[in-house]
Amino acid sequence: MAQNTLTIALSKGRILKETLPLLAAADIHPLDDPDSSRKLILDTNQPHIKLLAVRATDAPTYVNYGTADLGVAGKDVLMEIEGENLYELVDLGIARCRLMVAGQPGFTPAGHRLRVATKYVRSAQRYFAEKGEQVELIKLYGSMELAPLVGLSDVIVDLVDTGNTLKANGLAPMEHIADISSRLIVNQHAYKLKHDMIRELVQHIQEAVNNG
Ligand code: PRT
Ligand code: MG
Repeated sequence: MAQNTLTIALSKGRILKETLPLLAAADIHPLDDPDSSRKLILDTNQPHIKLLAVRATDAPTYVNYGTADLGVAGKDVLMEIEGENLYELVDLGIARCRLMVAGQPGFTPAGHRLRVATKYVRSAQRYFAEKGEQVELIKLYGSMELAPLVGLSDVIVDLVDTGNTLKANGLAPMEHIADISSRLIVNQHAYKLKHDMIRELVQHIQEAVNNG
């Protein structure tokens, strides 16, 4: 990335809406509406700042490879990847939820290793390992709630916000693994190279978070 430009990877979906006011606080305004635009590279009012609209799970990858200097990503996603070139700069306090173990109320595992269906294999692995519990992990990419209902797994590890999704499927939260929110992340190399530019932006965003 050119030294006098900044590229920011923005997670599309539910994180985006809460990210835009924080960018606005740093006087960064996309020229097209990222929600409705089909463009994936968005120009902003600041000619040297560009936004990449990426899938939430992909944001750290763009930053880790330096394709984007900065990015916004959920802590749930960050806990799943090995981002050796990443720093977490600011807890943005947005898109809050909890990573939890959930299952059918009253469920007790019957003599076999607990079967856990999840998209969050590493976090689940780590959580049960710390409890000294041997489990069988089943990787799913979505609709985790289905797994215990049809006997694919005993429990799931998934994000919970209101709890309505679990409830609608006859499931209940059982164990709390981690509090989740979105983080501003930076590529380490870019942080050194473009330190002043990034520090200024981070300062504005941090202030907006503190006042938010
Ligand atoms: O949707 P897509 O497959 O394109 O990608 P994605 O699921 O990665 O993106 P998106 O936009 O759905 O979520 C992006 C990020 O939002 C996650 O990585 C989290 O950091 C954050 N976030 C915050 C959430 C939730 N809250 C949340 N409630 N992500 C997902 N959920 C889901 C949860 O998985 C469950 O299915 O919402 C359902 C539970 O919500 P309640 O309110 O019914 O409990
Ligand atoms: Mg989703």
